[in-house]
Amino acid sequence: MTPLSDLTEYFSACKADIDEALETLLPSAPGCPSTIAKAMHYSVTAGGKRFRPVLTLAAADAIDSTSAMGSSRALALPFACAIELIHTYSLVHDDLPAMDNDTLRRGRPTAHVIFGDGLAILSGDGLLTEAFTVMAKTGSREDAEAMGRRLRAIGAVAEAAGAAGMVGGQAIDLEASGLNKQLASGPTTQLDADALLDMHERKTGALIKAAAVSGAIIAGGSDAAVNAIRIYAQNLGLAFQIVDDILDVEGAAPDLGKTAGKDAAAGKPTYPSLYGVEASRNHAAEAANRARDALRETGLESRLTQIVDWVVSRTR
Ligand code: GRG
Repeated sequence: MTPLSDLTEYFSACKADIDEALETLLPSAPGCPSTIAKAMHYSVTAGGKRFRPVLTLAAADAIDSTSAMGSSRALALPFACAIELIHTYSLVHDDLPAMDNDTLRRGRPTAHVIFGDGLAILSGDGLLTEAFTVMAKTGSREDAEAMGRRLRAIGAVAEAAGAAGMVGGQAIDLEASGLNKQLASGPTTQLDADALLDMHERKTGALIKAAAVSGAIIAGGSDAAVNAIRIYAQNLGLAFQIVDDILDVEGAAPDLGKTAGKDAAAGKPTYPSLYGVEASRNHAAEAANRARDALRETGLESRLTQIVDWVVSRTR
């Protein structure tokens, strides 16, 4: 068996656990009105690779493999689900007419096309909030140390999702793409290399980093291990986003499950628009190498290493 087909099995097994857990934790009537429950369920169950929550589980597994404490899967799974809820909220809001105005996501009509703008906005709000409910639920026998780890992990996720992270990155994107109608109705802004990196690190990188770091923290990783996983995930996130930019240029909509070619059409700042496709591939490969190095230097080579190979070779 080649390592990547091995990873495919690992991915499928993790995804099955994540999908089952998501089904049980999504709010439903009569606990909440059935319209909002339906809208939230629609976007979460529309598909998606589950890359971020698998990363959370893989980071927890990597820490488990270095300690004698046993599996921390039960602790990591709620964080994995919370990350997916936050990611899905960001896609729902990103697709709105006031933002990217997209009609296809995960191979289905976007939430606002099916439910209308108002309910789509609320479903995103509901998903983001639910994520924190899920992470805050403690086990019956949690000691003070475990609670401390939970709080640290929640803090890392909150920071990544907020204005310093994903929300801030989206604001930069909106402004640079000239889509912020109140501030800049006119031309788009070409970001320079540093500004483009900053946008990507916030918009996509922050949540990917928090996915891995929260898994490592909740599994009881040492400061050194958590830090290595942070450096790994920061570079992995960058490679993931550069590949995403390249796929938007080269990919086909049926594979991607979203509208291809939208970045260029919207004048978005991307790696291919700044560097061209070939140089962008080199940037992704360099980031991937830095991610691998961070694991190797701390003895954390594991599924996390294989995930790097998948990120740079993915076609969807
Ligand atoms: C609205 C606060 C707010 C943020 C939006 C994530 C995001 C920020 C916007 C989505 C637009 C986009 C294509 C961003 C790049 C990030 C990205 C690659 C998203 C798609 O992630 P995948 O490929 O999607 O993991 P699936 O559907 O597989 O989960």
